[in-house]
Amino acid sequence: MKVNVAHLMDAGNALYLAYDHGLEHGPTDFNIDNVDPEYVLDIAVKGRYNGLILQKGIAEKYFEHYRQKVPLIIKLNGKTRITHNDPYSPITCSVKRAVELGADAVGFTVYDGSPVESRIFSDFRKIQEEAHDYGLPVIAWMYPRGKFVKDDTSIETLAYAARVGLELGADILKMKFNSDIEGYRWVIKSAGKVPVVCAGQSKVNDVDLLTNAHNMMQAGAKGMAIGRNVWQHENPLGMTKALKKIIFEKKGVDAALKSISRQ
Ligand code: FBP
Repeated sequence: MKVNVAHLMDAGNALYLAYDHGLEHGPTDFNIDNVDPEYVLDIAVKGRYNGLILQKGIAEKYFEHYRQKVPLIIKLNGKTRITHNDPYSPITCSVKRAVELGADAVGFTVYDGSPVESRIFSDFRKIQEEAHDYGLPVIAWMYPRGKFVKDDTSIETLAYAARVGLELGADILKMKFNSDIEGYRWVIKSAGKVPVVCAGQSKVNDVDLLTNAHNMMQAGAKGMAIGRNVWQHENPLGMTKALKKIIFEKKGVDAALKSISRQ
């Protein structure tokens, strides 16, 4: 069953705001402002993001007021970084509950190559089929990980992950970028018709972030799903504007940088 992703994109490109870090990393990523979910929800609305990525708990407690103001992407699995088991992200929310919360899409992390890959694929099959029954697109975090994955950002590994996402029925792939523009074109090619958006990274300076964003777009990515580099920024809406210049207006890094200082 083919589902539509047009409501999650603008003319084929997209910028999503991720805020699932409280579960994945703990409050260590937060300061006194962005520890408050409302601070980040506000950025998502004012920045007119194509989607806001939340775990169920934050959506239940905070999203009601923001319904219809920004598309909601509910993450259906997640884990802490306290455990050091084989990479496995258990299901934390059902598709049905995501629909009740007003989700416009669901997200799911697939650690391909993990020693427990068969369990992950089985979980993914379940949520992918249920989501498609509701007409909801599935965004797959394709993160190769575990002791059998020698280099999780090599082109070969990333291209395999992209292909796995296509084969398993994801509708959008969220993947790490490795800064190799030429090589990454093969990753994008391997994803076939499935658009690839690149994940962010821990906080870096503006020039490095925007250069990376520009390189991703040159390599054929359709946009980004980013978190820390926006809501940890002293001017989150300025950074949003800068990223939009690159993703939607196809501007260069210098033009994008100017929109941060003008904000
Ligand atoms: P950032 O832009 O802040 O890097 O967020 C992207 C993201 O994929 C989040 O959705 C997720 O919480 C986190 O990174 C997981 O990253 P990792 O598994 O590498 O800790």
